[in-house]
Amino acid sequence: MKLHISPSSPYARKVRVTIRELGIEDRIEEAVTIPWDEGADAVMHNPTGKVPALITDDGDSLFDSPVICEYLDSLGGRVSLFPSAGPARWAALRRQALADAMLDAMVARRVEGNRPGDADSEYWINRHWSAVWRCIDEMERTLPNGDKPIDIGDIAVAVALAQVLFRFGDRDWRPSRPKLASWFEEIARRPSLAATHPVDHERSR
Ligand SMILES: N[C@@H](CCC(=O)N[C@@H](CS)C(=O)NCC(=O)O)C(=O)O
Repeated sequence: MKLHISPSSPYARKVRVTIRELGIEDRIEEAVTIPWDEGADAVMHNPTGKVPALITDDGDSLFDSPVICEYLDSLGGRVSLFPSAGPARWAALRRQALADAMLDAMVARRVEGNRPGDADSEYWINRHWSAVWRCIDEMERTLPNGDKPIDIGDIAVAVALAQVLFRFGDRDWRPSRPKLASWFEEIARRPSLAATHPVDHERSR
């Protein structure tokens, strides 16, 4: 299988962490594909033109990151990251959705910040930031208690929190949220996260 990624994409990072947690690295080749490059969508066979995109062994393409992660999980790695039923499943999927929505707000905030400033931009920037902070509060509120196996919600939340520090270093959420910060510090030490730090690319947005 081939996974199209960009080195700065948090959505792609979520899939890359998933692959490492499942222990199926040897089944997937990671190809750096910058979505802004001419023809990138054709290479990825992805009508959305976004990374990540997975080309399966059958030659089909899969997107977006939640679908790719669940597909990879279904292949039977050394663990399962998607609880099969009941409250644990919905808690994990809800936390994944929360983290992905927070990333969407951060991407929109960056796009808005790169535009020549006007009063409207200021409005949107504040609106996107408010969503990001509300998501971080919710991440703290819904932190799992005790020892449970890592799941897709944990991975998504860790990746989204890391992306704030990567893209907006002056917006360090950690000092005001010690409980979340200590959870993050621990999960960030996992080899899957340590091996996939985001790297800026000259054409990344
Ligand atoms: N919902 C998608 C979001 C993917 C996404 O927005 N990827 C960005 C990179 S971080 C991208 O490829 N952007 C290119 C574009 O918007 O044309 C997912 O979860 O995979």
